[in-house]
Parts: sequence; structure tokens; C-alpha cells
Amino acid sequence: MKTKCWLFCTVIDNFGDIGVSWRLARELTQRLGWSVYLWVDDAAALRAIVPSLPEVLPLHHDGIYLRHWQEGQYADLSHVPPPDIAIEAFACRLPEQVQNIIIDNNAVCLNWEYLSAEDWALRTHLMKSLQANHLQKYFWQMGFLPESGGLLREADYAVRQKSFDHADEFNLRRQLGLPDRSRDCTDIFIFGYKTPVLQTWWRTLAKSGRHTRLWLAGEPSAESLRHNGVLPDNCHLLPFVAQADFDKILWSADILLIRGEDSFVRAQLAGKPMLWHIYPQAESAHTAKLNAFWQHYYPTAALPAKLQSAHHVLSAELNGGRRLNDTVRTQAWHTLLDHQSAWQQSARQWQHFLFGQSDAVSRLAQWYASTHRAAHKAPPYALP
Ligand code: TRH
Repeated sequence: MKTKCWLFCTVIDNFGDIGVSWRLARELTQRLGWSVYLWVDDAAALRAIVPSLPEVLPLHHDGIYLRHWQEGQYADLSHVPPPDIAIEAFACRLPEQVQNIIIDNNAVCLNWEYLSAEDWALRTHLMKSLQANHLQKYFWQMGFLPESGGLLREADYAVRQKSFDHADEFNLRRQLGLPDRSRDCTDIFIFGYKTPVLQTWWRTLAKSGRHTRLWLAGEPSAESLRHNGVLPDNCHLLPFVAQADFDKILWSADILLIRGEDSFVRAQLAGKPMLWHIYPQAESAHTAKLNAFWQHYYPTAALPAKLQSAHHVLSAELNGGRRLNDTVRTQAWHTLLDHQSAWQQSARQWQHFLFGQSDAVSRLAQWYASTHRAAHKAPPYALP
């Protein structure tokens, strides 16, 4: 009997919520062989990253059963068998009817949380939370350390990356309308939020005497760089590609400026030098999250001190924590561009550190098998 997994996703904005949920659904289906039912409230957002998705729900696509729902209110449950495990992506609120089915079937219930390197996230990984209606929930905290919930990484990721060769890159560049690789030019991929910092950085780079090209993904990056409606000469607007092809772009660029959560993880898996445009939160709550990540990254990746300070100030400027004067900004960019191979080596070191650990879905499978397969037949509030 296949394990039946119910997965619920609310699209708050952009593509991160659905991007992570879709990856998770695919991994649970393809790697663990689970029967996955994914409820989405915005099929158009899913269709942007999975263009082959047909128009109307319900449907069965890529091995995953897709259904429509409205957070806290309604879920299309027609022809859906009861779950063994239910996952709420990013603390979305389940309708009462769904909660009752989970309780009645003693299914395991997980809240799959946003990724953070902060200590509290590690401390609360697999913490239980008993709800007033006796639904026992667990927190799944993805993370960067072996004792966290891990990161989503396909079993064949390393093989796929290794087999992506010069000819593949050549073809990809052609397909995306990008110039061929040239030795003296640094290709910077930019998938960020709207910010005036990108204009400022573009001017710094243009004056730097170093040859750079900016690959712009997503409208906010392009909007940030358009002047009187026109993009600078060395900027190339990329088409939005299917999620399945996204990694190839990251593998082809030299430096990655990524954002949110899913592209942030993919850049780390790619083992490329990166700057993270973190999703801004109210009252600058994102600053602690940003700092916690780099505090783990710098020493583990052994980023040389000089590069570390250059990277740190630019990261702070990108994320609104600091306004640099021209001299400091120019100096920081020169340092990073002039020591690209050392920066690249550190990124590889961080990649090795992550690849030395099991991925999120392997950890979930192990935890589910060892703790719950037998135990979850007992009433949920009596679980150990
Ligand atoms: O799109 P994001 O900014 O997403 C989010 C959401 O805003 C969310 O509400 C917030 O909580 C979260 O960030 C932290 O960034 P992210 O997470 O990087 O997701 C982008 C997804 O889009 C990722 O799965 C890759 C995919 N993508 C493509 O499939 N094709 C493309 O061409 C590009 C540029 C991205």
C-alpha cells in the first residue's frame, strides 16, 4: 500500500511557496513512491513554473494529484482517499473538515516551515504542538545542519550537474538569447526584488573596468534596471523558464544574485558565488534570518576575510541594512571580482558541506518510518 500524503499550499505571492511545494510533491512521489495530493489556491502560479500543466483542476500531472482549495475554508476532497500524512506548507490554515479527516484517520500532521538558519528553527525542528481539537502537529524545519530538517535536493542532482557540459551551456545560451561565454567577461545572474540598489551597482560595475554582463530574470530585476524604459546594453532579459530548467541557468552563470527561498537553495546546490536578496519582512525581521545564514556560511565555506568583508557590506546594502559610499561599494565589488576563483572555491566548499548531508525528503522518510508508521495508529494525542 502506498503512503498517501496530503499537501496544502497557499500562494502568498511570487513563486516561492508553490516552488517549494511542487519540489516537495515531486520528491515524495518520485523518490519515496508516495501517492501525493497537492491542494493549490492559485493554479496560475503553478503553471508559471510548470508550463506543461493543463488548464483545469482537478488533474493528475507528473504523478501528482492536483486539487483546488481555499485556505481555511474549502478543499476539493472528491475521490481523494484519506491520508497517512498531511503537510501544511508554511503554516497555511486547513479547513475544519480536512482537520477532522486527519484526526479521524490518526494521520501524521506536519507544518513544513519557511527555511531559516536561526537557532530557534533548529530547536523547534520536530517539536510537537497539540491543537485544541486534539490534532497533534509537528514542525518540520528545513535547514543547513544534519540535525535540521535538511534541504530539498533530488537524488540525481549531482549527476545532472556534472553531465551539463560546454555544449549544453552553449545551446542554453542560444536558447535564452545570451551571448556565448567569453573568458574575460563575468556573467551575473540576477533574480531579485525591485530595488534602487541594482541601478547603483550597475553604475559601479560599469565604471569598474571589469567586463560584466547582467542576466535579468523576473520583472522586478528588469524594472530596477530600466532607465527611461530602456535596459542598459550589457543587460539581458531572460525568459521565464520551467522550474525543471532553472538549475541550468544557475550552472551557466558565474555569480548568482538570487532571492526568496527556493532559488536561494538552488544557488547553494549549484556551488556558485552568490548574494542573497532575502524576502523583506515587516520590522526588518528578515535581517536576523539573513545574518544567521551568513554566520554559518562564512566559516564553513572558509571565505577569505577580505572577501568576507566585501561580501558582507554588499549583502547589507542589497538588503536595505546599510547605505555604502561610492568608495566602499567600488572597493567591495573590485575585491569580489578580482578574487572570483577564491570566491568560487568557497562556494564549492559550502556545496560539499551540504552534499555531505542527507536531503530533506530522506530525513522525512526516515523519521516517518521510525517514529510513526506503527505509532500513528494510536490516538494522536497519545503519541510519544
Ligand atoms: O518568487 P520568490 O520571491 O518566492 C517567495 C514568495 O514570495 C514567498 O511568499 C516568500 O515567502 C518566499 O519567497 C520566501 O523566490 P523563490 O523562493 O526563489 O522562488 C522562485 C521560484 O521560481 C523557484 O522555484 C524557481 C522558480 N523559477 C522558475 O521556475 N523559472 C524562472 O525562470 C525563474 C526566474 C524562477
